[in-house]
Amino acid sequence: MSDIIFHHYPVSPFSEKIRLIFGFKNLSWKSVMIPSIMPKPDVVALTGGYRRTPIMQIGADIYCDTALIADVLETLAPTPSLYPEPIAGLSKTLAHWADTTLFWTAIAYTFQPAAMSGILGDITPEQMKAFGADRAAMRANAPRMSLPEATGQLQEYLRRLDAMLAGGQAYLLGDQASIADFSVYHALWFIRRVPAVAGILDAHPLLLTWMDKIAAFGHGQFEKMRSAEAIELASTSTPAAVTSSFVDTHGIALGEQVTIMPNDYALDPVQGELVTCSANQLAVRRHDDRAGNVTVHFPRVGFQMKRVTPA
Ligand SMILES: N[C@@H](CCC(=O)N[C@@H](CS)C(=O)NCC(=O)O)C(=O)O
Repeated sequence: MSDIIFHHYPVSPFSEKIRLIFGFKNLSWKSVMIPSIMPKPDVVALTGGYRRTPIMQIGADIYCDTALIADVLETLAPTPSLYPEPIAGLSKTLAHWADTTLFWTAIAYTFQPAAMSGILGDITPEQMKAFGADRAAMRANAPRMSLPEATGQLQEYLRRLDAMLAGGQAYLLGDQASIADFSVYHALWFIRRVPAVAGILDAHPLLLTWMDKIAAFGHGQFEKMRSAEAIELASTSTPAAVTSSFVDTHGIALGEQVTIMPNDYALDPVQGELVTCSANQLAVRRHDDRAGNVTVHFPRVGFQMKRVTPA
């Protein structure tokens, strides 16, 4: 199998979710550091427009969104499973809540004035301003939840999560870890790494002990790779053959030109020829001058696809 190449940056919570899954599954991977704000020319060369973090690359196949990345890793390394029976469906549903509602509540709580200097590491006021402008544009200036709302809602979520551990089980959904643990963890990790706000977790020692257990999975084995090298590797690789069966919900046939983009924020369309339209995945084939012929994959959940009508 070609190397797993992971494009990420250190303080990205969704990246931490996948780094820990590498540890959980004891995988080896190549680490490519990418910018946390636009422009990201090397990311866009691979994805065709998608700018969110992280992305995973295997040869000339690019995987967007951590829900899909987790599914791909599960196929590559089935044990230990992220979706153990009988909690497979429940774990995915809880993970989706954590990746959306819990994550944005944690972000709104953490980005409070008193914490600003500790969130993104050692950066200048100009860099902080550029970061704020980038994220406002990415979210089309949608207002962030106010601090009082975020505080109250986060406290309630923490009580609910704490209650899930009160029976003495090792993980959120029982004695086996699942995708739900990694999705809940990354949002709380973002809070815990900032001393000015981490205290909100102190009322929940069970959660802190559980967090230590998830952190102990580690990040697997990795080596650094330069992004130019990753692009070069894409250009000399051939995208994997499509094996999934076609599930039509759009009235769009395989081979048509489409755009695919998230349905919530960072609405950057990726255009290409539709090559996968399965029960839970979409993918387009596209050409890039630097990356060559690549297939860019997305999960169905959280994304929207449209036919490109010729002008
Ligand atoms: N649903 C996406 C969310 C990814 C996401 O929002 N990541 C954040 C960083 S943790 C992001 O993309 N921020 C903007 C950026 O990095 O450009 C996933 O699961 O991958």
